[in-house]
Amino acid sequence: MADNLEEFIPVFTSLAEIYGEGPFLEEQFRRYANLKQQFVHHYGRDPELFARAPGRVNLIGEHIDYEGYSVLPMAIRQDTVVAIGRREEDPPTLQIANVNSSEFQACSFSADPSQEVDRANHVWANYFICGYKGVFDYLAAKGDGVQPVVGLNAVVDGIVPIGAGLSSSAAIVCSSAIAILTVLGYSSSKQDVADFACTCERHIGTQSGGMDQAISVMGERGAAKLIDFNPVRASDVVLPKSGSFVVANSLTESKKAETASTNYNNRVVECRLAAMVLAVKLGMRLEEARTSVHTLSDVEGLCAKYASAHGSSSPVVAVERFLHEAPYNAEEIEDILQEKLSSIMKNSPTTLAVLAAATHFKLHQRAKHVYTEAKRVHDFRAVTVQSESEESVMKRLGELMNESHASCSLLYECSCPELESLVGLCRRNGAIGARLTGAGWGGCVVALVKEEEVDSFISALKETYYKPLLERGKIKEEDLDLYVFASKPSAGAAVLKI
Ligand code: NG1
Repeated sequence: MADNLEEFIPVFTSLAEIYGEGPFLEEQFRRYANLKQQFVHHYGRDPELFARAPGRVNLIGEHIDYEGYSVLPMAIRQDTVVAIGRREEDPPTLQIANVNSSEFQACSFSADPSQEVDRANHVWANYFICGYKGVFDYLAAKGDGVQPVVGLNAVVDGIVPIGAGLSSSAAIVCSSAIAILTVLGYSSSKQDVADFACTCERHIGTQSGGMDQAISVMGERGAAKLIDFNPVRASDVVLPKSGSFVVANSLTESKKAETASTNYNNRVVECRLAAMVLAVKLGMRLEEARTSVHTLSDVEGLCAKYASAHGSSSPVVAVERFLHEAPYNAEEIEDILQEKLSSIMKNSPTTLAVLAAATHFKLHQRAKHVYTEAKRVHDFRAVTVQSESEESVMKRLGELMNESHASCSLLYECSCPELESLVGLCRRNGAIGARLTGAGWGGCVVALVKEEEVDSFISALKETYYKPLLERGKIKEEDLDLYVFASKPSAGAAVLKI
């Protein structure tokens, strides 16, 4: 069932409402007490409220959200918490500190919501500014954006592993945005926040889709979510009880913002080029293809029509027919589109940066990945509601995860040697399915494992993947449980008044 679109971001008065009971709750009491203490230390008064937003693990549906296709993630319990309060001063400023002050130094910004994010000097607190700008853009769009700007004090505590494909960036953007909205006196629906948070992170220069922000806001304890876009919607996906998802970090950090032009944004641009070329080949007018086609979902209808005329329903038939496997260079695409790429994309500086960095474009492979992955998401969802035995459901889910990984690795080329090695070890140690999760080029894998085998599976990964790193002094024994852990669907974002 689709979630209630009007549902508001919940406001809780106790930590147990979010973190449940048990040892993890004890840890959270200490964590929030420390955060409050740090806030008092920095600003001499208590925070007015806390807002928290979780990271996520994507079970299937990689690199297709920005193409308009549904994805299937779940929120994890690791989150970012922002303690916030207003500050009186003239002119107003934003003071942003982190509990981990040695790694993340305190930053001060003007409170002007129209300030640009300084992409050339990437600092961690830029993510807070993305949330800040997003809030004001949202309020302005609603006609509420003219209230006097006030200064803010904030302290941030994030425990989502960074650069690991678990969306630490969405956790900080969403928790910041919700903290700012609430302290300014607004309450908003989950859908509104998910919608505007999707665009927030683009201020930092990644042309991101909306999956991470949507699940961070709409996640719920006990259910993974099928997230649809345009407009953002989430519906429950109940996972088999006899299975568990284990997340394992390859410990290769994927620096998404810094590598955007060659990795993440490059793939977004390749997909757009593939979509425009397909549109032209399938008979769309040149002008329309250049101006109105942005994603592969924009041309799926044309591809499907072509496929059905050839006895199939798969848009991949059109890809096979109209996009050659050999990489394209810019001139060839410009010949097809009858215009310079730099002119078609002139309004997008991040796209121009991709064009400047790329020598060729793999249109066939990227489009094939997107269309097949979009189908796998719906197949995955359909399998979870089948009335077959849990064992056969798990087997099919595992197969879909493995197919997704192969497609990410071979067609989308967003894997790396460490992820390949970890996926291989997961499968050899009994995973029913395993795949990279998140943007890739480092970060984590997710493996589907039988519930009763979770402990032995994790021990085997520690022995085979992490022990050599321990021996080389690359990691510490006490951190191992942060790198490999079983995860159940956890609660989404919330405000805490405690
Ligand atoms: P991560 O793993 O957080 O870098 C990124 C995008 C998602 C999605 C995945 C790939 C952002 C904030 N997130 O996730 O929207 O496109 O890659 O499926 O850019």
